[in-house]
Amino acid sequence: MSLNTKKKSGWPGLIEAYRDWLPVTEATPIITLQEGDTPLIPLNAISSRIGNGVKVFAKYDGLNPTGSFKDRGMTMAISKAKENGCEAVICASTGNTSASAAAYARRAGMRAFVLIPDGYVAQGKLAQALVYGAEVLAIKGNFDKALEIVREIAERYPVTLVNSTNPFRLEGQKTAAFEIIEALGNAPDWICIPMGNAGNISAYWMGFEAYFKAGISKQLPKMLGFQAIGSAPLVLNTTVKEPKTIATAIRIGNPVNREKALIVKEKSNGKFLSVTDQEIINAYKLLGKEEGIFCEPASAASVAGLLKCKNEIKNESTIVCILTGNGLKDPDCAINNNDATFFNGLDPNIDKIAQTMGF
Ligand code: AN7
Repeated sequence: MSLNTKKKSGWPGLIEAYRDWLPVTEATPIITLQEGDTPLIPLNAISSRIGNGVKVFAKYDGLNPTGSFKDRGMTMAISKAKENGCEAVICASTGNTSASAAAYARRAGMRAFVLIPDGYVAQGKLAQALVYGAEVLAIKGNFDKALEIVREIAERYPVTLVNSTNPFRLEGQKTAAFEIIEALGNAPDWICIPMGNAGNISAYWMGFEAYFKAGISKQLPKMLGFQAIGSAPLVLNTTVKEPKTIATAIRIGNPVNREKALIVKEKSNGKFLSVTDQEIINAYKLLGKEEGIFCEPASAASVAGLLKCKNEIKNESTIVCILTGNGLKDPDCAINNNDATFFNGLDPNIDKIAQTMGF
C-alpha cells in the first residue's frame, strides 16, 4: 500500500495558509480549528435549470468546524484578542456567531459571553454555544437590540467585541474569496450571497479586490446580495424595526456594515434583492433533494435569489452561491419543511414493509 496523496491533509487553518494576506505577526498566537479550505461544489441540477452553459457552484462554508463561515472570521478575531491579552469576548448573535465565538474563545482559554434574541436562535446553534461553554444571555428583544447592548458593554468593560464591527473578522472571512479564485482559476462572474449585517459580502469583496490587484485573478465578480423580504433593510434602504423571516440567521433589521455593503454594490455593479420565505424554502428543498446539500435556510437565500435573477444571466457565466451555514444547525426547519415520504409506527414485518414500499 502506498500513501494516498489525494487525501486532503496538512491544511493548517486559514491564518497559516494565507499568512501573507492577513494582519498577523510571529507574535500572534494562532487559535485555529483548521477552518477554511471548504469545497466548491458544482450544482448540476441548478445549472441545468438555468441552461445556456451557465455553471453554478456552491461554496459550502457550512463545512467549517462549527458549521458556518463565522469560523473564518473568528480564528482571526480570537487570535488577535489573545495577542492583545484579552480574557473575555462578547457578541450579539442570531446563532452562528455565538457558536463560533464560544468555540474559539474557549479554545483560547477566554470567557465567551453571547447575547441572543430569546426564542429566535435555531436549536443546533444554541446547543453549540452551550456545549462550547459560552455564558449565554438571552434577551427579550431582537438581534439589533442585543448588538446595541454588547457594543456598549464592550466600551465600558474589559471584554472584546467579536461581532463583524471587529475588523479582524472581515480579514479572516475574505479568505473564502481567495479559495474560490484558486478553485476556478479566476473570479466568477457573479457571487450570490445572503446578507444580514452584510459583513460577509464586504469581506468577500475585500478578498476579490486583493487578488485582483495582485494580478492573481483577471476580473472582479458582480456581487448579488439577498435578504428575506420581511427583513430587508438593505434592499429597502431603511431600518426594519421588527424583522421577520424563517431564516433566523438573517433576521436583522439594522445592519452594521450598511455603508460598506453599499460601496460593494456600487463598485461591483451588483444588486440587492429580497426573496420570500417560500422562495427560500423552495431553494432549501431543491438543494437537499437534487444536489445532496443540506444548508440552513439563510444560506438557501443565495440560491433562491439566483433563481429569481435567472433571466439576467449571460450565457456561459460562472456563478458561485455562498452556502454560509450547515443545515444541521436548524433541525426544526428541516422537520417542518420537506417533501419526504415518512411512514412511522410500522410493524416490524417484512411483508408489510415491502407492501408499504410499493412492492
Ligand atoms: C448562515 O450569527 O449575524 O451578512 O449573529 O448565520 O455577514 O451578517 C449571522 C449571519 C448569512 C449573514 N448566513 O451574514 C450571527 C449572524 C448565515 C448567517 C448570515 C449569517 P452577514
